[in-house]
Amino acid sequence: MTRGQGTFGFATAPGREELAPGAVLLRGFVLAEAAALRTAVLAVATAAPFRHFPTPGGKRMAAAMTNCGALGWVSDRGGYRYTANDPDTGAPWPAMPAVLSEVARAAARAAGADGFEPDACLVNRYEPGAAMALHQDRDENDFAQPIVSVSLGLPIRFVLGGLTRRAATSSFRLDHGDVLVFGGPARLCFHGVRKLAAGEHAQWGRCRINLTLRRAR
Ligand code: MD6
Ligand code: FE
Repeated sequence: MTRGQGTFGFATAPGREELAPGAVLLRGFVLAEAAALRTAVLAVATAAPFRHFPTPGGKRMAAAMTNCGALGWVSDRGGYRYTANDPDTGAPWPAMPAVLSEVARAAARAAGADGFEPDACLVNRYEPGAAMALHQDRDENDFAQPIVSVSLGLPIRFVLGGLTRRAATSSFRLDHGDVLVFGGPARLCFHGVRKLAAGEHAQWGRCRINLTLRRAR
């Protein structure tokens, strides 16, 4: 899909910032789809409610999570993996709403990664005080596929490091409507988000939503 075509408009011309080779930030890329994305996220969370997964180390994730698509990312005492079913209910994860796959394809293309077809979408919900520690996303099969990350609601500080945990980091603000395409040489870079500051967003209230669209297999 090219901009200005397809079911969802992508009417705004976003800023494109290359944060690091392979990490492309498309500012405001989904502002025109924000209402449709909210409807989609609420439908997913009705079918598969947000929950705090246990970490392999026995703590609990600060962000509440759910998934949609053929596969969903889960964590428990046994580790991290993708499953076809919600471990809480045994039901398949809800199907990926069309607006999510459309946005993922369009953002990947805008960032120079044609042909991205996500089969998994992890939905993170942060409340004030919640953060995500530096990590790599390496539970997917093919690291040549990017991850498309959509931010909605309250702003947060995204921290981008290098290929080792000790590498220097830089940080960027992610705002409502921003999309980060994380691929190429950045695909295995460490990254995380700082604690969410208190605030109130007109559409989302006192929270931030992050959607990471992936090709898991
Ligand atoms: C977040 N994002 O923005 C956490 N992972 O809340 C991620 O962990 C992430 O933004 C892989 C690719 C892009 C991301
Ligand atoms: Fe990540």
